Amino acid sequence: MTKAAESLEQSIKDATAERGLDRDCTTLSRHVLQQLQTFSPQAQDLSALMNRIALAGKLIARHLSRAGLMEGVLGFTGETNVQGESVKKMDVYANDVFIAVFKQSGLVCRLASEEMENPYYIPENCPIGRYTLLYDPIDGSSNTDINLSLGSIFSIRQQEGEDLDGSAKDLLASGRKQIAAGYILYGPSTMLVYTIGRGVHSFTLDPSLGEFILTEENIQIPSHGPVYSVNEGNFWQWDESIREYIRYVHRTEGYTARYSGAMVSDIHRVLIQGGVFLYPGTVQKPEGKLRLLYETAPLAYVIEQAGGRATTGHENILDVIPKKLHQRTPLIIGSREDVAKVESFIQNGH
Ligand code: AHM
Ligand code: MG
Repeated sequence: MTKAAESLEQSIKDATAERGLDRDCTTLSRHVLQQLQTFSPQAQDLSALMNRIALAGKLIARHLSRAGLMEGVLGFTGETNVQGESVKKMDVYANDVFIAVFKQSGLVCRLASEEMENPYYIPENCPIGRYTLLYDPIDGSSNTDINLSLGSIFSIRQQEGEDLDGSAKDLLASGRKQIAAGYILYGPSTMLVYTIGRGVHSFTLDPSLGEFILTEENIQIPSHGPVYSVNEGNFWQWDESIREYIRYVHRTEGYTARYSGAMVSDIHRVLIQGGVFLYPGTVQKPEGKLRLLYETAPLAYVIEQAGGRATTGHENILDVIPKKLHQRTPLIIGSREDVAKVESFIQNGH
């Protein structure tokens, strides 16, 4: 072999080894810094915030994986939350995990979640920690006791103003104020998907390392997909326009239904394979079931960053300004063409 050929072979080997190492070693916190291309204080904060969210995800995943083996993990607490829903022990555990990982972090001053009527303040982090974490600790609670997929949803906002009276009025702003959002999916493996407004990236938890490792960068949702994901048990409670859309899907070739009861997993499927997820309003609940600040807005941010869309049927989810912390919105989210199709039924009747 000539010297030139030897050197070429060596550089190919080096490049391959480097790529191999990269594949194994792009951790979440490193990825955030790479995305921002700076070590500024805000970039460091975001990286540390994501690291803490990842820690919460690891703790919840560990607890879930042993749930059937331990006493007192599954089942209901007997309490009802602010939404009027029965609280599961796992909801309480996961809610507390997020609080615990942000205590003494100096990062987050307030946390607001589905499980708490009012935001939880960490006074020692205020005003150093100028961020608020909005979260749904366990998405798809009804799957908890039967060992099926669950999720956690998170959104980070910068605190605006002093919030001296503790009313958190600055949170009543549109989803465009989110500086990071994403979800953790507890499935056969645990995945974390996030955006900081620079595309959508997924990570898989490697249990042997205890680290989330980069799986896919800059995920793009297909512009159309076969899946429609909706609880058809509500058919007779929907508006006629949604019923007409579902009839259209039934008589059109190429559609397939998927609905797991946990929208993080249903929307993850739609993100990867394309299609649409719907939770429309019903007669009893015209605003639907899902909450804006910690359910629909973070997922809308992720899907929009991946090239998809999210709407109430009349307004982009990211433009909705809530009047209260636990405000609900109808949700139609997914591939651009599929969301547009549902919208056209809602707005034009076909
Ligand atoms: P949760 O956060 O209390 O679990 O509620 C949200 C979940 C979604 O994940 C899921 O799509 C929906 O509620 C299921 O509701 P339904 O049983 O009405 O279809
Ligand atoms: Mg929820």
